Amino acid sequence: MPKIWLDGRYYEKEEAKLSVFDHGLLYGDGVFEGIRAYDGRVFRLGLHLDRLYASAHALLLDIPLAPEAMADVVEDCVRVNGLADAYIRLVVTRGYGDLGLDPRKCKRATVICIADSIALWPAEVYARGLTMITAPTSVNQPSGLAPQIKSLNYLAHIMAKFEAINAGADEALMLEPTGEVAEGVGENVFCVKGQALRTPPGYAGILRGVTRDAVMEVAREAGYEVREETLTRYDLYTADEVFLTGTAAEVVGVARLDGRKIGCGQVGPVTKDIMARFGELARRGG
Ligand code: PXG
Repeated sequence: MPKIWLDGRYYEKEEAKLSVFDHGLLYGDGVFEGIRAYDGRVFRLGLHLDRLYASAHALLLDIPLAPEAMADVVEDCVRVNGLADAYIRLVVTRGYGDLGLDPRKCKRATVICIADSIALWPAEVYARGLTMITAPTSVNQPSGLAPQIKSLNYLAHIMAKFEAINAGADEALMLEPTGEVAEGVGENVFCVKGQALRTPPGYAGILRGVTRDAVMEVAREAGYEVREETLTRYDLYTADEVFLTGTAAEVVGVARLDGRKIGCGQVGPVTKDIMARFGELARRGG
């Protein structure tokens, strides 16, 4: 049974509870991170914490722990739960307040750390590649809530996931309101043409994934050309290969998008190579 860290102490899973007046619940007012550990080592913890504190800063949310103390909580939570390979969820909410969204009523942020496991799809899906559709719901616009903020407001992405499920697909591709390619519901997207990899730029309506950065690094090391470029669905339809990257998903190939086969409709050789190289990097400790 996982032990959950909540505001300074561990609780059994059933005992880890929050007030119904927590603004994380009432308003989705908070931030989170999904992090993995491989062989007991937390993958790129510093980068995840940088993003968590940047998200909180953008939302005027004071995290009542220094990043170093937060890093200790994450490492300790993996150890206490006896995990070697783990999926860690850090959540910081605005905290306990009253009804009414005035954040000043919340005196202290709530901090949660959960170390458990996650499997988005069974192994056979990784072997055959995902079937995707383009979701009618687009990503949030930067004029509203910046897409770089990993906030507790995931409704656009959850609607896109439903749109995929209702269409009988594994996953959804989300577009910018302008129609350019943005990301998956919890993954970044890459396309492959020859020996060149392309992914939408970090300033677009995407979350800049830790896995995305790691994949760009290993791909460049392996001699692939890697470019951050605006992409349209046409670019994906006509690519040799498409794959997604994310902490939970890791690297996963895409076999079909909107009824079109991508390349030969199987997980391609470049995707397989990147999957192996990313796996090796993760086991090396990042
Ligand atoms: N885009 C979005 C919108 C995300 O939420 C990524 C890209 C990939 O980023 P990283 O840093 O993980 O490479 C994410 C992260 C889930 C789940 O259950 C997904 C994420 C986080 C936690 C859980 O599918 N996505």
